[in-house]
Amino acid sequence: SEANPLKRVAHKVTETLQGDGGGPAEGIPGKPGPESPPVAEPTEPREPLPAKPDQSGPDTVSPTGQPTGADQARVAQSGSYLTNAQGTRLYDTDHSLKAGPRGPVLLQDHHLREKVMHFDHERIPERVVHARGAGAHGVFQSYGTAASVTKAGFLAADVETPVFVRFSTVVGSRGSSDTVRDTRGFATKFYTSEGVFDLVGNNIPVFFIQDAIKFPDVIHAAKPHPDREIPQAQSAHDTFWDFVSLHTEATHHTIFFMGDRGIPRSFRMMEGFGVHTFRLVNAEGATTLVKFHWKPKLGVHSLVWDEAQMINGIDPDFHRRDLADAIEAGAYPQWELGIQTFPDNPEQTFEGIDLLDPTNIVPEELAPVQPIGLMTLNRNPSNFFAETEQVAFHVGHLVPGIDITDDPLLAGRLFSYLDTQITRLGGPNFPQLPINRPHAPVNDMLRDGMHQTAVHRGVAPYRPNSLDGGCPFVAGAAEGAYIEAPVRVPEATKVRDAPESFADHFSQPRRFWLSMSPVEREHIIGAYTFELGKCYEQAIRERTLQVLANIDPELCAGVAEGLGLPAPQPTVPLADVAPSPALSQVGRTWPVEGRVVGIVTGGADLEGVTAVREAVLTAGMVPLVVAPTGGTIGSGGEALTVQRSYVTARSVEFDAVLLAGTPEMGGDAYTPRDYKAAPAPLGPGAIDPRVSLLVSEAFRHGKAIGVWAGGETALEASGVPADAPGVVVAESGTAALARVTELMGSHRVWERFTTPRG
Ligand code: HDD
Repeated sequence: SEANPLKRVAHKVTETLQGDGGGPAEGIPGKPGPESPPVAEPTEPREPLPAKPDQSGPDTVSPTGQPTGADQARVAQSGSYLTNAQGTRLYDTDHSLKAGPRGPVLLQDHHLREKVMHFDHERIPERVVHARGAGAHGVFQSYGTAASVTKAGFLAADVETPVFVRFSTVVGSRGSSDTVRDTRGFATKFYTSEGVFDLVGNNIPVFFIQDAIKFPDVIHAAKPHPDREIPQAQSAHDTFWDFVSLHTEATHHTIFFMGDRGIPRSFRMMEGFGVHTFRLVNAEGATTLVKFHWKPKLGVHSLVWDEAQMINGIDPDFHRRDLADAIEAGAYPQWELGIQTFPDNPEQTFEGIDLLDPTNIVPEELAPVQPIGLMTLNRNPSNFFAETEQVAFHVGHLVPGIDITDDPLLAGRLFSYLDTQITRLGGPNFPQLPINRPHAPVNDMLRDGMHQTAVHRGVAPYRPNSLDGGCPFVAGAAEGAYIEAPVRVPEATKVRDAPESFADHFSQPRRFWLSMSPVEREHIIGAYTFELGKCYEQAIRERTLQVLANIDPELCAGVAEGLGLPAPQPTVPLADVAPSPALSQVGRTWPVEGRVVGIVTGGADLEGVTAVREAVLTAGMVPLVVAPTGGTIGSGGEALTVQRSYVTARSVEFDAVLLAGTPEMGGDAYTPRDYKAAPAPLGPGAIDPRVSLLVSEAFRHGKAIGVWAGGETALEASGVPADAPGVVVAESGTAALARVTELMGSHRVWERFTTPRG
């Protein structure tokens, strides 16, 4: 029997069931014997961690009004022992079943087949657009200020509604980088007591196209070239600029994301827009047209292009990490939801602006954004796939009091979002996934289908019926039914056409351009020059310059100069439009909460560094101590933990940089260390090249820099003038920080950017 491995296996299984599952398995084929060195793994079976609230969905209710039970406790892991998918305990999951340790693997190994089969199907198709995203849970607290214009229960006074938000880039694949130049998605699911309401918006208030039928065109143009599948997550290529230069209704959206909003500093620092005009309905049935806005409490801030490109390599998860870290640290990001309101007139216009054209904004100066509630994101998902990947948004998820308009872009979206989930989530039952489940009781007559997990009761999923007592009943307005606003549809002839008012493609982009500060205009010129410079086709560059000439001659001349091409004359009269100052991100001050301050020290003035670190924390910011190596600096009770060494620190992680004192203060300060990547001898007064790189990059990216106790020498060695704007030389670390914090309120030291044209 000693020679019979099966017998030994049976013996081992018995042992495992008796509770001795962890010790070395004597004599089991492929298992280490008793002489194996001990491994640092738990040796006792343990219960898995308790489920987090978002790992089981809200209760659903059967057609007869009873909780179904079967679909409630859907927590993936339970029990202490590993099992197969059928709940049978396993004794080994590391070795295939073989005919002898060196023999062939047997087809009868059903555990191997099940494990690999499931793995083979782990990935689901990524979203065709907005594939890369990050999500968070939170709450929405209504102010009640919208109660006069909408009967939506979650917008009544002082109602708290759970939400889930997913931020995304549009063009890149799921594994692409966060800080590419792109529009960002900002989709919010409100789990209201009257059903789910999804506000599926972007961080840019307008869209590329006026009619959904062109969505495949704009996306095919923006996605990588179909032959080589390059470039990934970029608009800087021929097909994109080919399309937008021919299709001038895209001009407004394009100039928006050539502007700083195309490279946000953080998801927490982006505005969100519903883009379309929606129709609100109040308790009396009166209707009001509205545009939805999310206003971040931290203000709207962006990266600079050079920095954004560096981050793509250094930390491709920059935005995802920033959001999760902030929530984990308790610095919950907040946005106010606001509405611009317009009378629901038959023309569907406001001050001459067509409200059904999603390439238009209504300037906030003409229609102020009125705050109606506050959203706080306060919980990270506990499983990315279950929540962020499986969440399914849909512009047609509406609640009583919120209705749609005849915007032709919105109409196509109402079809597309439902349709795409069937491919992406594998069938029509995706609303049963925990993250998608409404928090209102569900009592539908939808049945069966792929991945059906509800166990429906009753015999009559049809109406009318007598067998289930005529249930379920339909509600009237008084019982909270969703009733479409009875809007009159004008008598018309069927056409494939657009109204004349959709034909003006340049006056709104011109308003955007005129609303920018000189430095923002310089960024826009730089962005167009970069993107067109990456195109191969001269004709595309020239055609785009013509589009730019029709927005503004200064913009066109700036880009033409960078491309080395002549600037064409406008072919349309330049519109006489007033700027909208609300569109500019420069010129105001904002809270610095959650900003990251790098404190660089070679070991000098530890007392000063400790004091600065404390002061950064007190200001609600994040201090990261940078030192030559990891570990700690100083000793005993004074020792400080190092968060970044010279090897791992890079300036792009910081919103501001502080440099502690020089060698005279003690420590080895920034003297060059063994830096193999730069073997050239460093001259007298040189500092470690990684420190000088950090300082010069921070300077180039317009970040505040503070030094104290002789740190000027480090500035000098980095080529940064001590008297440059936004460079603070102070007596102590805390004094330097105080001035640096003030500078950070404006986000960047804008004076440092040259604006040769203004
Ligand atoms: Fe869209 C996803 C936003 C036009 C078709 N869209 C998607 C997401 C956002 C937006 C934020 C990601 C949702 C998530 O995180 O899961 N889309 C917009 C905005 C638009 C817009 C603000 C214009 C105002 N979209 C638009 C059109 C169509 C689509 C015109 C099709 C005709 N969008 C989709 C889609 C996606 C999507 C293919 C991909 C994944 C998904 O829906 O669930 O159906």
